[in-house]
Amino acid sequence: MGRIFLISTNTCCNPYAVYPLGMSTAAGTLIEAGYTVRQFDWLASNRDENSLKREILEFQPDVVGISVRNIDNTDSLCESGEMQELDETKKVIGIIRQNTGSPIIAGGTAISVLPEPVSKYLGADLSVVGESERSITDIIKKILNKESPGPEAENNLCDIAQSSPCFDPAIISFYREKSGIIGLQSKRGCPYYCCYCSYPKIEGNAIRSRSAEAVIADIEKLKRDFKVDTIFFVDSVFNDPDENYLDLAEIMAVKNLGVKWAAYMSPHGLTNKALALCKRAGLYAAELGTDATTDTTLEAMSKPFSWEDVRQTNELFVQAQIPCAHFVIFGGPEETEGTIREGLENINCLESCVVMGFSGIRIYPGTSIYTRAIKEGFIKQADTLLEPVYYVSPKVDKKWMDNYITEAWAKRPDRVFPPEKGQAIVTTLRKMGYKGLLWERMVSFKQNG
Ligand code: B12
Ligand code: SF4
Repeated sequence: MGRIFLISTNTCCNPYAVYPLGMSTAAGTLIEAGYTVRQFDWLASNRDENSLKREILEFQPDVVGISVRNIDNTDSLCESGEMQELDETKKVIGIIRQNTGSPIIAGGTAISVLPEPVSKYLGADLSVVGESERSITDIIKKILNKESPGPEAENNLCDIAQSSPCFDPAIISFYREKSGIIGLQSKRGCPYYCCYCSYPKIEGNAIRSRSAEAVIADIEKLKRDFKVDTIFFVDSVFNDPDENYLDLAEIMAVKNLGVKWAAYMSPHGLTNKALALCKRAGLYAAELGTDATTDTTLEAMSKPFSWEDVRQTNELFVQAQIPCAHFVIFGGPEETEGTIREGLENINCLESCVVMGFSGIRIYPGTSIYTRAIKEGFIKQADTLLEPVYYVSPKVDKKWMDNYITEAWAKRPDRVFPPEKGQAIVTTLRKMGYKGLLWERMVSFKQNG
């Protein structure tokens, strides 16, 4: 069997540094297939060229696999992050090439979202779209047998019931200390079709769950072997409409794992009972994909809920005393000066929660906003979109919108706009030694009775 050196190149620390779960999941698949694997994290190494060089020379890999997460920071108001992530990866590829002649294959979400432009820009020997479980062992086998890996098969999604990441102790301890939170996946897929979202393209529309036993075993391992007590479920939507999540929550509650967790949730279909169970299972904060702030703009984004659903869901979180943060994007389809004003009033009525605002929608191919943006002349079919292009409704003036929201929220730390405002707060809290999501510290609840 061969020796595979995996490296994660993500250095983004906003909103916090995230454990390279994609790389560790690829490592799990390869180890299961009998390969010898070493994982290297560029951020955890402090971007240290010498330690990368040393590890490559010592390990003598047959193949190097690069895990590339972010293309950019999806923030239209912060241009500095535009090509930084991919440039960092390009630099790492250069260092690897100087120290080994072994082939370099690249994978990860950046490749899955914009396959051709990202692959071309990075210049690895081979780029692999989609899930490592589907293809990585076959591709590496072919490379080691000196066969051509051949054209990429369709991105058929695989069964992940028994797929497990291989957590690297040194890398875990770096992220536990740095951000205090480790990502874990319980399922893939999202059945919704929100107009801008690339998640279903990456993970498919069908929900595919890992077995509850595998997820619980990972949590127990994280707690026992690595002293991790806070996790984030990285599932596209934790509260899937078929309510598979309740089965997992039930087991977590019964097992009383001593680990608290947060997740992305949809403000759709939640009940008091479901939240109470999740709370017993360890849910301590939720990030809600609210996305728009009026019925008009929610509908134009193809969100499967109304503003009344958002309001009621917020109430459920307040009653359960679980902090929640609504993530909203201003300037989406059908946004007007009127919907901005109405939206800010709607948000004003949400108690005991944080609202994080973004300006403009980062356009990705394969989404309906992409088709609309072509029709409306924002982009052309030939555009690579490697450098981010943001959709902003032609019915609103972006400058006016950005200023209006910035001023409206200026005095409220729990209303975050522009996104940099949140980063500034979080950076200060981290410097003071606080860990975890941190926004949940801005939420307080009125005491009952
Ligand atoms: C959960 C999540 C978050 C959470 C992370 C929580 C945590 N503690 O881990 C939070 C909210 C913090 C977050 C923040 C951000 N995120 Co985010 N996030 C996700 C999400 C939903 C899941 C990522 C994940 O962990 N998946 C689970 C792992 C196992 O899957 P994976 O990484 O894809 O790995 C698989 C494959 O890619 C492949 N693979 C991976 N590596 C390799 C290597 C090789 C060689 C091969 C062959 C295959 C391979 O195999 C793996 C197993 O199947 C994705 C969207 C999605 N549905 O994928 C966005 C996503 C990764 N995020 C994205 C972005 C942009 C961001 C932010 C910049 C947004 C912002 N402005 O705040 C920040 C950056 C944070 C950071 N420090 O890097 C983008 C990245 C691509 C892009 N478009 O640029 C995505 C894809 C969403 C999108 N908009 O398209 N995120
Ligand atoms: S925004 Fe959320 S609910 Fe909508 S398609 Fe994306 S992951 Fe699914």
